[in-house]
Amino acid sequence: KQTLLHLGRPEGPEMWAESFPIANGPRQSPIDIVPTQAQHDPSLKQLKLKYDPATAKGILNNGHSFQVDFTDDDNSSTLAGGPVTGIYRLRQFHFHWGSSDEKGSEHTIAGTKFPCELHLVHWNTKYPNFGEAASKPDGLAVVGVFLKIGSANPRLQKVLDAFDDIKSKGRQTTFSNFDPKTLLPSALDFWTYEGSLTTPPLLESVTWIVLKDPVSVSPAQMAKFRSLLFTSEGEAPSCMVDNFRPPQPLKGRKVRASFK
Ligand code: SG7
Ligand code: ZN
Repeated sequence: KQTLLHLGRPEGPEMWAESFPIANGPRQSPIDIVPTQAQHDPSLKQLKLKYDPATAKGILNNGHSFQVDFTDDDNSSTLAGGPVTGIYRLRQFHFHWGSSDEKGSEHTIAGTKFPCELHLVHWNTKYPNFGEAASKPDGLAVVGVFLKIGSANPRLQKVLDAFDDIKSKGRQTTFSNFDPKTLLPSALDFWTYEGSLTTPPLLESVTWIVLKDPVSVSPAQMAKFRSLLFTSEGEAPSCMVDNFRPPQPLKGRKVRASFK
């Protein structure tokens, strides 16, 4: 059964609560992160990201973003440390972006929007698989990375070059030998809070780890993201843009910072 998300269209995030009442729950994502309201927590550990390029498997246009999938049958590519206990396995990464450079990120920083946000999705190996983990309060850990307009980012090129093969919804191709660590900034300072998936089913199972430092993307590279389609072959084409959910109420949650 396929959920119609209608991201970037009038039937989008405002309508999700009708089918997914958790949309108004206590720990929804994304949020506006206000740095002056975040509490430095010296007990937060250093984030440990260990990725094996050989676990990259494929790239898919899923009709609301595109995702690069990883084999997750062993601990070859993992996240540990930071705010989490135990070992989380990398499942996939994907992006959210806007129709112009003025918007596109899901998280905002004191109201500032970025043109794009990368999400690296990991699941807790105390559960048997991704699907089981996705419904547990400590089941998922997603690392968010902001992209800001600047010089062209050569580390994005392999991803962008795959777009010709995944233009329409449902298209997929192999994507191998890729280290997602190359997409991250050199410093791993982060904010963290307890949140949710940002698309239906909006499950409240995500420990969010949002990196402070953005990475660069050129205007031409952003234009290439916007050439993907929400639609399948044979449908009237609709460009994949504005596939972000806006910030949700904090509802008393604390945001912690790994840095001063
Ligand atoms: C993306 O965001 C997709 C989804 C993802 C969703 O649009 O890549 O992935 C799949 C498999 O459809 O959903 C369960 C999941 O990872 C929400 O992820 S997010 O909260 O990190 N934005
Ligand atoms: Zn996402």
